[in-house]
Amino acid sequence: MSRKLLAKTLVGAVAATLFALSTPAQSTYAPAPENLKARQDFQDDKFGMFIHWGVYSVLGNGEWVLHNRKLQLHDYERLPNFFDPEKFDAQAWVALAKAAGMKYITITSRHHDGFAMFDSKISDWNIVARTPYKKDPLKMLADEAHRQGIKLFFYYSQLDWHNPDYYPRGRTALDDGPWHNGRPDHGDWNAYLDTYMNGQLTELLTNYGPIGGIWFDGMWDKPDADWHLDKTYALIHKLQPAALIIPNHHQAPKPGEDVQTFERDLPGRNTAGFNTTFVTDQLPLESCNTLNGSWGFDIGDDKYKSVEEIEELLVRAAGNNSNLLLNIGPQPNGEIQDEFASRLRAVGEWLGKYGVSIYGTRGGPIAPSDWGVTTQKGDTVYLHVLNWHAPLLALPPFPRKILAARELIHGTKLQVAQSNDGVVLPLLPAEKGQTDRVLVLTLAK
Ligand code: JFZ
Repeated sequence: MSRKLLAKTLVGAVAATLFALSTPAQSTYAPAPENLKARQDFQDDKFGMFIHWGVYSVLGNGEWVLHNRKLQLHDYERLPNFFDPEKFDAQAWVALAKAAGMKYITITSRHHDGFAMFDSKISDWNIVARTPYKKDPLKMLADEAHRQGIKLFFYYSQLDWHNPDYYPRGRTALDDGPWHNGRPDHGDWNAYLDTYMNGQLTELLTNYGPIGGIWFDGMWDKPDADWHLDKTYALIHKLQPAALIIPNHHQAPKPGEDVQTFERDLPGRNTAGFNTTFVTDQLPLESCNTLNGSWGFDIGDDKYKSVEEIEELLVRAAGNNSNLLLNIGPQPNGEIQDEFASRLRAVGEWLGKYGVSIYGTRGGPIAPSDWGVTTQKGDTVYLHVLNWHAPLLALPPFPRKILAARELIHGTKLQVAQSNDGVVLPLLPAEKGQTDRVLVLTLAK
């Protein structure tokens, strides 16, 4: 190579690097009309089912078992041989989500172990090639979801503990270890992203009909790496413009992303220790949480949230203008344990009565507080009283005149006292087991 050419090549390479660094995401993204519509529908839906299910479920020790037990890959690779979910019933899973009042399902297409729970031609590290089951449960679930009118989203882990091209490795292999699971100390990062990951995403967005979106996870493993987000996000939006990109990177949203999600916290809170307190007012919000303490099936975890706790989570999410994505970890045989199913059905029954104050609403005019939250739909405001122990409810000043007030369940008319100082309403004591007392306000135009 001549000196001049070398110099030119170097300049080109530097420029390309700078360009890559300065465009960390889909910088010229203008959401398609169908994407904007999907965002509105997503916000209307409010409640989704999160499902963590993979070969790790066999060990009943959560989805991080490979990492937590510092297993070697050649040992972990025996797991698919035992994964044969003969009781898996896509119809029953979708029906349960619907019975719970959930409007969408987000399921792990692959988790950090990189094992594809779908029929992938990109690698044989997948359920069809490696397990005695030999079938594609995501295909069955997608078909069933379309049949029963519920949206299906795919969780996809960008972090990969199995593929050697996930290199250099991130903090889960270095800082929390060090953990060498038998991979070589070299790999082709660009190939991992552009060929492997984008190849699998193309499969997911091509072979399963209309998909609600992709829920990304794992970027936090290498926060400073170049993840080629521009390319990946553009690919997704090209293949299915209405599919929403939901990244769990715990940072402020980047261009090309369609929803901001929060893990085990309401928007703006950081009790979990890894969430950002920045909340966008430009995108739909979602908060995910577990029904017991775990994401993937954990046989020893009996810290089930009560029906009342789940209802309160959902109401507080709605009052924070957010969805709730509530997780269950099905068993390796494909069954959803009764501790999950019974609670979900109870929440669904409750939503049959209270859903009108949640679905299709947005966060209301009064900031969420300890006493409760507000939601709003048009000229109707719903006061969700969660924690108030006096016969009169006193609220801060309201932006608009209140024309009428009633109690949601019995329809009882209520006297409102509204002044510049605030609003006072009578409140019946909570009935036994009643999580939420909802008062319906009609506002003047
Ligand atoms: C991530 C996954 O690791 C987890 O298995 C599950 O899928 C959840 C929904 O998302 O959870 C995280 C993400 C980041 C950290 C911890 C858990 N972190 O930065 O420490």
